[in-house]
Amino acid sequence: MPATEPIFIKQVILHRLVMRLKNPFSTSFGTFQDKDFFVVEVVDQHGIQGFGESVAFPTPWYTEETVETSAHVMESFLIPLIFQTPLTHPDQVSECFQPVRRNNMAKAAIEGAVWDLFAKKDGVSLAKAIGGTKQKIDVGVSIGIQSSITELLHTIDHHVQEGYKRVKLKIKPSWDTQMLTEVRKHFPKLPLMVDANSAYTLKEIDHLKQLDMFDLQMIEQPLAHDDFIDHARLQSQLVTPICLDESIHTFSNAKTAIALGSCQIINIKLGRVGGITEAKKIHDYCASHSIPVWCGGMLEAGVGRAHSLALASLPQFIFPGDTSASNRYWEKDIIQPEVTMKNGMVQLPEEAGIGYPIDWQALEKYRIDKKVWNNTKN
Ligand code: OSB
Ligand code: MG
Repeated sequence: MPATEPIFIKQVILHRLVMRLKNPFSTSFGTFQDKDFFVVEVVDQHGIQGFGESVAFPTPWYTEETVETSAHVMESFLIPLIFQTPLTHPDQVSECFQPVRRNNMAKAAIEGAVWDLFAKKDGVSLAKAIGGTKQKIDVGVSIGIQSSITELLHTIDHHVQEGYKRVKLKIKPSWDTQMLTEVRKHFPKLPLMVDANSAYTLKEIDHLKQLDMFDLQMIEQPLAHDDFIDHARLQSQLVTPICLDESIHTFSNAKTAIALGSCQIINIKLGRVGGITEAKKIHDYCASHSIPVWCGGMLEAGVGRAHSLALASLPQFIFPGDTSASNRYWEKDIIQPEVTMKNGMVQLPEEAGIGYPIDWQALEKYRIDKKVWNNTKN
């Protein structure tokens, strides 16, 4: 096949799955256990397949998107756009999605599938296709708010025994300094960070300053999801670096945050920023401004997890990610082999594309709906 021959996406299949997490996951916003999402399958004119995963939740607590809005946007707008665009490079996917504002999670699910398809066509791993430089990815574990401190200490201990080298704890105003005092008593040296999912305001600045006592790697998203100014004010009063998650949806958001000093670290999630092309732009900009980044998670199943791991192979992913092993979330993941962790690291696969084949038997077990779109024009 000549290298210049464009790819046409001939078919898109949306597999809708529901998977129950082994343990409920609680944040400052509430508790979550049933993951409802899409595996997006794209097929080109030669029958080569690519896979992506949507990360929107059933309710719009994290961003404005939901499972239903991402279905609507993919079906009514993004699939028609991808069908009419001949592709010579996966960067053209986000370009062809430009008529659609935002809806980044819907975009990322399809864009990721096309990146996987191109990497498979070219016979290279997705990590290599995007310019990744690492073979092993440092991963930590994100622990939700627990019902008691005893239970939390037990959970941390379990994950430390498993080999995770960094622990992220969810916090909120009634679950922070006292909890952290206990954790530090038992784990004085453990690399530790916290994530507030916007549970505080600048009025609580004196309280937030106490977090400096706990030797935290960073404090993730303490203030409002759409704020840059207050985070900059807070950062100027804190020793601990602020990391932004919910505030960063675009390259432009990253520029704003860095220019204003709203954070010293950025959490990049593919779904939140609309896919690999935008994530790479943010990564490169952060690298040129000496801002470390790391890869967050959205409690993904195997396909989304594989994409995140490939992304984290880029050199500026300096802190460990939240992309823990499959067995931290699921009884049985939808990929075979599953993602495994050893000594706090995940070894990247060398096979072409995302490198983790779909376990169709598992996928079909979790599938509640399947819709097929055929490209009849191109
Ligand atoms: O804020 O990083 C977050 C999970 C769902 C939504 C938002 C977040 C999280 C996590 C868990 O912290 C990350 C993971 O283990 O996938
Ligand atoms: Mg977060």
